[in-house]
Amino acid sequence: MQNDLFSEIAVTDVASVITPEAQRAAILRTELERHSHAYYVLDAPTIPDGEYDKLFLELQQLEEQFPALRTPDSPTLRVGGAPLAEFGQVQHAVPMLSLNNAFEDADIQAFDRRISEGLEAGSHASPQIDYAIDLKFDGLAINLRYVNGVFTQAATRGDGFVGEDVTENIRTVRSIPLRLNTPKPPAILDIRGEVLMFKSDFARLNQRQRDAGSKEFANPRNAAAGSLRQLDSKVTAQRHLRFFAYGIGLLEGAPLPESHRALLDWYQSMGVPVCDENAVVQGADGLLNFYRAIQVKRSTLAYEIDGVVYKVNDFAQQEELGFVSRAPRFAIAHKFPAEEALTIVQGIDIQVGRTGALTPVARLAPVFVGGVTITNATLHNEDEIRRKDVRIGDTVIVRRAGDVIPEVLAVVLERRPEPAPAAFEMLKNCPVCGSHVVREVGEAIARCTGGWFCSAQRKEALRHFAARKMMDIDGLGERYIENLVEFDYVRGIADLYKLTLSDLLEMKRRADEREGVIPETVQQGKIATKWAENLILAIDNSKRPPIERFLFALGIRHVGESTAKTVAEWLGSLALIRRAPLSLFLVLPDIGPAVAEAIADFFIEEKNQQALDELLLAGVAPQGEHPPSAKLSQQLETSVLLSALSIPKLTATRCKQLQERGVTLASLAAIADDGFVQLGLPADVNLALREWLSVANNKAQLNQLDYLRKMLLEQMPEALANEGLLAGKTFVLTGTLPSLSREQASALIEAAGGKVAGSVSKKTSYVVAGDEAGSKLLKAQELGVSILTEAELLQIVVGA
Ligand code: D41
Repeated sequence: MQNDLFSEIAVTDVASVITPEAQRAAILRTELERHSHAYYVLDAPTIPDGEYDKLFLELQQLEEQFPALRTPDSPTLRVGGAPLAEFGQVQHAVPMLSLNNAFEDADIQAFDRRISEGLEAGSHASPQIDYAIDLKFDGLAINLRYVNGVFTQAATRGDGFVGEDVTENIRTVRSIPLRLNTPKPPAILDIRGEVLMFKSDFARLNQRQRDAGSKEFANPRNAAAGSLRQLDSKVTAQRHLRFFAYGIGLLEGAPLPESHRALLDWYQSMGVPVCDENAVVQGADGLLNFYRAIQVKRSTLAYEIDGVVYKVNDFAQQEELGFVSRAPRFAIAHKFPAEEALTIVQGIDIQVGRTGALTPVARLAPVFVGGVTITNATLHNEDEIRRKDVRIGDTVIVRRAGDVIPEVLAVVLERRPEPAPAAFEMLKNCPVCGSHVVREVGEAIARCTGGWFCSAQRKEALRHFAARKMMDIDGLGERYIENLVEFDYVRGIADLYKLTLSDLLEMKRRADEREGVIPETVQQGKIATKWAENLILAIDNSKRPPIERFLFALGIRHVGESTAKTVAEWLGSLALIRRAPLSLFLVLPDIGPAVAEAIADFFIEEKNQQALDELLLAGVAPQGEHPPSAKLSQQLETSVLLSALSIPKLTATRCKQLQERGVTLASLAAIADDGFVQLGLPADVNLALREWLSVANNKAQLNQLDYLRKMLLEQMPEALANEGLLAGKTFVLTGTLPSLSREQASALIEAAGGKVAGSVSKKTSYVVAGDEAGSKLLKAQELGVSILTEAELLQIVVGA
């Protein structure tokens, strides 16, 4: 049905002209406007953008060829025209009124009473009063004039009597029809409504402004105002403004609809955009119910609103009520509490989040905004502060929308104190625990490296530590963690292992007290202790984790289950891992630079080292430690280590060459000026290497690595002996083994250098079968793969 919207116009248009070109132009105009309407008003595109562009181009070319075919309602005018020197003035035929505002429920009840009394005073004894409710759009009021159905002029509200002529700009607003879709348009129709920018268009505009290094707009309203008041309508055309109709000015040559609701329906039928969030209700309760419902819905709307507008629906009643000064008595705006306000930044605090993320927060002079007094607002991160250039002492626009965290939108630069305060610098140390702060390349967030030492991170760290795949402390749930940290029973993770039964019971008592609950058992004069006994037991049971789980439990950034496993497998012992330099992590397989750095960073932090010591002292003893893997010897080749140091221009191939020439890490560190020639490197590589060696610490790093390398290689032969046992052998486990769990059996096989696979193939060396072994056992028999019992496996692996 919508497809026929403009068809009648096409017929009248075509009937009045003769040439085929004129006919084609008329059809193109109609078609293009129909598609625009479908796209911008109905939100239901009817053709692909490319097709639209083709039709548009065709019309443009026709009009160029035959200028006589140009009409004032041609969509080709929507792209904007020549810039103006200034806006002309327009006198409104009917003044554009202002609205009275209300904020409180009581104001609305008073409004409803005034209306009833005002109408009862007239002829009706007890009149039926319907209220029409519109949203109050946060845009700019505007008047659109249509003469014989054709858009001819647009003017801003101005002072209500005289506004500015923004016709060319408004022509670029795609949702505004250039011709009304009606066979019998009024001679003159002044449509009133609001020009605004949708939130999504606003975000895109600001992104473009950012990319272009231009100033961003503080909010959609400012962006709409800035775009509408452009002397160059080509700029306006790029800005995607929208329009919603809500009122009427002069009307000639057609009957006035009987009510506000009917007016909007009429507009809609002519293709004029009307917002569909509206209602007709009765009584103050009806008004307030709509207000509350829309308040909830507000953040989900595509555009910003700052309240709702209540209007007596019936035009006859409206006329009867009349006006007070320049505002109608029949309407009132019910505004939401202000969402934006001006205030002064008194300080910039740094908050530490659960993961150590440092968030700068502006401490503000208290200001009432969005219905509450706010004293601080998020600044998101270092880059955001820089971009907005927020400084202590600045006057800023703050915003609090719905239940979201208040944020600083923009600085009012004109109000910056003199002399200008210093620009913001991120802290180098965590404000909570003093650990150093790192910000990784490509990341916006600076983080505290304090790990669990940092009280702000403690809860999260504890949660991670106790989780199933880590230390697996059964019963240490969310609530106990909260309480343990909040009541300060656990400061370092090691404190977990020092908790006594009475600590836990006391903690529970304090938590109950704070929450004002008295447990049933306490009411009966008893104290529940079973849970505490169980928790202590679970904590005690977690003291012997496999080394890889222990590593995982430490909560090192980027270190998940598999990284922890790799590190444990290759380096073997906590003693080595906690002292290893970055380059050693860099040479491990499957560990990228970011992960290697995160691990090294963690262990560089003295606080983490202390916490580790405390854990070991408290009786936590990782299991399954072993000498470094024999495989490590390959990674300890001079060329591999050199390559891991990322010395500029020194590619992996060049590192290999150096090694072949007998260069060692130590010899490189001790190289004399005349020694470089003998390396046989190209001049530029030589220079880069020289430069690198001249940087403080780099020579020391080489020496240190050389020492570590030798030490590790010395430890290795032992490892080789028990490593070779199952090296190159692949095992498959099936069925239930009499004493070992699947994980234990896998661990045994892997510790002896073997691999465990999930399915049987020709490559399988052994299948270890237990009770109720199924298809895997059959397959093994089929393929002639050797089958072992658990006892046989144990005999091979541990000689038991
Ligand atoms: O959304 C708006 N900002 C809005 C403004 C609206 N939904 N309805 C309005 N209705 C009127 C009357 C009752 C006079 C037809 C208005 C305004 N006036 C208005 N906006 C600016 C001045 C007056």
